[in-house]
Amino acid sequence: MERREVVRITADYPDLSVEDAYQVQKELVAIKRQQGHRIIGPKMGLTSQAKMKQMNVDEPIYGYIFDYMLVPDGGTVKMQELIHPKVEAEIAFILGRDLEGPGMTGAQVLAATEYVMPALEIIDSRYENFRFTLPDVIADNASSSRVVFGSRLTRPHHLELDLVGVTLSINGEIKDLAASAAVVGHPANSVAMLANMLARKGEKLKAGDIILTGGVTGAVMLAVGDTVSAKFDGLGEVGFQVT
Ligand code: OOG
Ligand code: MG
Repeated sequence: MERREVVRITADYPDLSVEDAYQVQKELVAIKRQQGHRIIGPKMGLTSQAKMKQMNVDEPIYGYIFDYMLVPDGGTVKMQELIHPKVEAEIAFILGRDLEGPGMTGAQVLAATEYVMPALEIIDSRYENFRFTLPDVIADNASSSRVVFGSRLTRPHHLELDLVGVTLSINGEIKDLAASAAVVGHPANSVAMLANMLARKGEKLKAGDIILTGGVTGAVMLAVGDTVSAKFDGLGEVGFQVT
């Protein structure tokens, strides 16, 4: 693994479209599957104002989380495996049945959701200075790098899933905080959007998929020695260390 920054694709191919970029992503996903990696589920990205503003991109995107990206709750993320990682707090959904767009709604998503859980996503764009356009980041599998899921599962109807207060702390200091409605009004809407985006490609969400709905908070840069933790009201906590 080289773990180095590269020039963004649109610097050389300015006409790369969103459609082309999803084709590149599809090839990348196929290569990883040929290497024996298994998909945990698709993820949504750039679903909150905080993230869209931070990255200067104005449209949600999707990518895929693979089994090799999983870090256990309380585990370690190794800096030497990564380029310039950042962390963001997200709510994950586990589906009890398949969901097929178009026309999928947040309410239908909730009815099909077995559990929700707290998560931390470590994103690590391969582009220089974490700067990219929409097609670039899509081609880079939406910067997916590592993910930590909290150990507590909660039934989605046991709480107001759009009013979950979230704090993201590093070394005991709160770096960002938000309410889950930041994610397209309700995190279930993010999953519905995903099902509708996949439908355009003739694909669907499957029972057992674990879906990241996108950063509730902005993303925060990581450094060796960091202890990261996020608290989600009613859902629990999740954390890891950086070595
Ligand atoms: C793109 C990935 C965004 C999220 O949760 O918004 C993402 C990036 O910011 O590098 O995963
Ligand atoms: Mg994310």
